[in-house]
Amino acid sequence: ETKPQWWKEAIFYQIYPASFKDSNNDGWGDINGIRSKLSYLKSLGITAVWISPFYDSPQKDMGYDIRDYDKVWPTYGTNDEIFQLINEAHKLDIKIVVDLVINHCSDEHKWFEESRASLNNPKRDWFYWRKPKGYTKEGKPIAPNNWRSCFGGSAWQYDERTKEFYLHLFAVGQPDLNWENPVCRAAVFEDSMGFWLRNGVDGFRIDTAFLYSKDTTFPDAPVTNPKDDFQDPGNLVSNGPRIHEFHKLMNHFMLSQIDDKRTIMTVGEVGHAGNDARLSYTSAKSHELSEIFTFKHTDIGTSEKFRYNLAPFTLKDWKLAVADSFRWINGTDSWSTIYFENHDQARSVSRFTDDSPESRVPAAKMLASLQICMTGTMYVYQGQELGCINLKNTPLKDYEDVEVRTNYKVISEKFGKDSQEVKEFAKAVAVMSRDHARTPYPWSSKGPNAGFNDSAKPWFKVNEAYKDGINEEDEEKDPKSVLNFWRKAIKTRKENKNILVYGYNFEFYELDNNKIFAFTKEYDDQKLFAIFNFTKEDVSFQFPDSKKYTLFFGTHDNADGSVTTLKPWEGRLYHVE
Ligand code: ISL
Repeated sequence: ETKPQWWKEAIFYQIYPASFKDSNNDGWGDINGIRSKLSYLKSLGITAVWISPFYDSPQKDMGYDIRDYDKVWPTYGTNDEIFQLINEAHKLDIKIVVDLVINHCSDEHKWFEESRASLNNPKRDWFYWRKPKGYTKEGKPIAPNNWRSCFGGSAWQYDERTKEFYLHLFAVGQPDLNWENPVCRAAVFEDSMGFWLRNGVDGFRIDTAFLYSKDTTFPDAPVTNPKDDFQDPGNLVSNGPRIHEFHKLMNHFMLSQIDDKRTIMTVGEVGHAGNDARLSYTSAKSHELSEIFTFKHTDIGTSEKFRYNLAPFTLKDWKLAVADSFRWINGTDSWSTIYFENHDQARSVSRFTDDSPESRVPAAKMLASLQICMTGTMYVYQGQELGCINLKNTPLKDYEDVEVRTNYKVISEKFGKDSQEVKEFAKAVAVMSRDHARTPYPWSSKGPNAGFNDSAKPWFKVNEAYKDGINEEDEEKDPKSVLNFWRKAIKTRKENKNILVYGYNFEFYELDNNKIFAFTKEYDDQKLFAIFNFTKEDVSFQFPDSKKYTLFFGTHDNADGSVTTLKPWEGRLYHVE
């Protein structure tokens, strides 16, 4: 490999377009809003941006349901504006990576409209249509199998017109594309990848990259959640028999669209996969994906089968889960990522630490210090750099997300609106819902909408926390803010990139200790010792050995590296000689 692998040491920033910046005061963020903030991202030290879907869409799943791959959703702007954005970012040396959502499209995409029109339409086989398994006594068609949609309810939707069901692993409005059909694949590749590569993007974040190869005999899934009428299809759809073949085809297609001078990257959302599959997806020799997102550390404390089942977890559990996302690449030619937030996750300060007024600032700085010393490509999600927190005291009816709404409907219809099940669900939503990350970005302390726009009612409610100083304008002015700390942290990662970005031989120090997260790692003759206090009390520690420990970065200004007591939420990085 002779080309520079810029993506390995990139500092990525994820933008959720609906909620980033509304430039024309219509309540929705837009492309011109993003353009107006590129210099802000540059000032943070960002070198690459991943933009969540901005394509034409009926927005049943916030743009992850695409109606036209080659057109910007008019509410977000025009194709010309996104092309200009790509140009302007490139002038600032910022790469642009866009979302590739091709497990499914919208039910309003012309392909699906044709497919559903008749049994013998040429595009019939572009989606998974199956006959009912039978009929109930009342004559209601029974779904082909017991698979559960990721958002709740059956993964099959009956279509009156042709009296068959179609598969949707996500919302009803997101029919799964049939990857087994080569004509369908070619059309998908051309519209979703070809078009955007020819227009200058630097790569793709590949949505649900593990789901394209299903067991097309569609057997029932084993019962893993007896309370539910439908079951997680798990291995019957994940990392399936043809998945690596499909990724090789995609990679080959992408390279055919660009000249030799360009280096593009792909980051695949892979969720849960064994190490063999992970290595196969990401080995440089496989020609599949540059790197992947895995889920152990963000799914912590929830059931893999249903994320709104909360269970307590210890710091040790989380440490092991975090390490799980990159330790497997050690000594191989594979690569991975390190992220604590994205548009599907709650806010990291709220979820992994303590977002109370006393703890929030030091805890957010500590998480930043931890993230910058993890091996892998680093991703920051919009608002993470401000230490944004979850919504508080929000009634279930105020949540927008299709995942919350669909599950709520299923659970309340089955158990009753006042049931224990609904109460448990509401509690889990307050901790876990995807909505927490999706509130409009707080650019200022100004009402009514925290500077997201001037006055129009935003598509989703603003988090009131902007009034408590959690906003870009106030944090910009405060040298001790989370935002200004992130600037230093990113600079430190760049200045020490060998050990911080590329370090290997990661070893936990005191893994069983549920108060501290500490580890060592190496790069050539360099060695790092990193230690983080995950409590709101002082915690004492001992250095692992009698070598020389030199503090080079930490959460607390003027900390004395030889003092072996950590303040609440204190984090420190040492060089070991
Ligand atoms: O968010 C999840 C759990 O609530 C995940 O299971 C999620 O559905 C899964 O990671 C796939 O996510 C991606 O594809 C979805 C979309 O809703 C998500 O926003 C996207 O990140 C369907 O396109």
